[in-house]
Amino acid sequence: MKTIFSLATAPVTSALHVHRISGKDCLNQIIPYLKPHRSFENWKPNFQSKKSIYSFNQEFIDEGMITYFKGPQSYTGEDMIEITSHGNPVISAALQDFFRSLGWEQSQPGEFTLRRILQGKMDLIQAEALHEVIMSSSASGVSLAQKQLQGRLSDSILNLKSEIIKLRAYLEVHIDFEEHDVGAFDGEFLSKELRSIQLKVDLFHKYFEQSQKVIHGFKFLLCGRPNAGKSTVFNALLKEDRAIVTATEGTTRDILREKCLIKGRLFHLMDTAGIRETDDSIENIAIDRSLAEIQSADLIGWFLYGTASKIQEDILYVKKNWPDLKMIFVWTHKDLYRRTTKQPWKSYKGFIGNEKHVFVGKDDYQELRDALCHEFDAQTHTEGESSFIFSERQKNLILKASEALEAHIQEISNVENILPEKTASLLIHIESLLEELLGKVNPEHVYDHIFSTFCIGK
Ligand SMILES: Nc1nc2c(ncn2[C@@H]2O[C@H](COP(=O)(O)OP(=O)(O)OP(=O)(O)O)[C@@H](O)[C@H]2O)c(=O)[nH]1
Ligand SMILES: [Mg+2]
Repeated sequence: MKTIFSLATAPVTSALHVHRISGKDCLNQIIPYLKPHRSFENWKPNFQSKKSIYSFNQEFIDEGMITYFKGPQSYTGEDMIEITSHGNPVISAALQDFFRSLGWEQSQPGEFTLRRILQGKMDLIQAEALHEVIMSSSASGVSLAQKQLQGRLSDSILNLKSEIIKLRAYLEVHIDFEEHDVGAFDGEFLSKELRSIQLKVDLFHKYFEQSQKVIHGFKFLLCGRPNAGKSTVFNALLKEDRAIVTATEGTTRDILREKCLIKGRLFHLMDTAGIRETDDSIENIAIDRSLAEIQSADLIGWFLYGTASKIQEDILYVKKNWPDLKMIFVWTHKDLYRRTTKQPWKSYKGFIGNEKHVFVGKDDYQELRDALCHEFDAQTHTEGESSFIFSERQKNLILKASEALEAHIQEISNVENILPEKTASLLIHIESLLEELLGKVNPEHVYDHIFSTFCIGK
């Protein structure tokens, strides 16, 4: 395999840049261009050495710290070097020209990690988790990905695989030694074992939705009448003047979407057009768009402000139309009520049922932030189970396994004499899906797809 190199840090002006190099004999190849000279035998792996680096034409490029990692005890499993240079893109470009002159190649995205997988030092699930660890924009997303990177999901998949192999061995005995005395074939035992495998497969899938909310953001939709204060709260949560706020009803038209972090959790906020009866055709399109988003939200904030009769009408309207959706009522203008001591929610006790109500006003949004975090935690809670799948690729494979198991269980429940060959071939199929999940039998295009999203030096 070719020696590859890459800048592992961002290619911008900064204190330092880190270059990674991986390939057989790479240290030996660079030694003639380092000063002061040290022979290959005297390089101690995993220790940094300060060296001046010279080009192919013996021109000084930079002084940096060089670390040698001897394969297989390195990230890729091959011999590796890490060079920390001054963080000037001009210097890094000169270093990269020098690397090319040694016959080394610029790596492709994720190529270091792909080599790690090919050396058997990591599986594909862990590689996907690693990508999430780097890319995740929230503390909760990083924490979820770190658990999978440590191999929790991979371990559970391997345990399931051994269970399948055991069952297959039981079947093989009956297939191979049918005419010998190997005891009766127990169909009931087989069905029970298959159900147990299916339950485990389904458990991986059960928490997929939760992982999506953690990784891609929990969708909070801001809805309600015009002028209820949706855009004001949207801006307050984002801590920026993103949406136009005016005292004119029907200010917001297009849905505004932004992500924001609240106490380490990632939220996907959607500010919508106020809902009311209107003859304005453009506003009606905007209202249709607001209503169309309601089903896809993880939580709807219904904003309340106005006269007593309107608030009463709103609460009834919402409860009637979306009785099953996750909803909180957000009462705005708390600052005004505080001054007048006329707190409208006191007169609505009869309407405040099991659903959550929060109260916000100028510069006072803590109650809403706390309620959002509470709901986020409730909806992403996984009963201590952390071996769940988190990528579409993983989900599709698990679904395939579950469907195949279900179909087979149904099939054998309707026959008198179960053919062990059939169940054995189903188990081989499930095993191969699990192997694909771990990246053991992946065709090249799967790798290409996954690693194309990776950082160049990872
Ligand atoms: N005092 C006070 N004024 C508020 C509060 N919330 C909103 N307002 C004012 O109410 C008016 C309407 O606020 P917006 O945030 O634009 O309301 P909206 O719900 O987005 O309205 P549409 O976009 O028309 O649907 C603006 O003048 C805001 O400054 C609040 O909590 N306290
Ligand atoms: Mg608005």
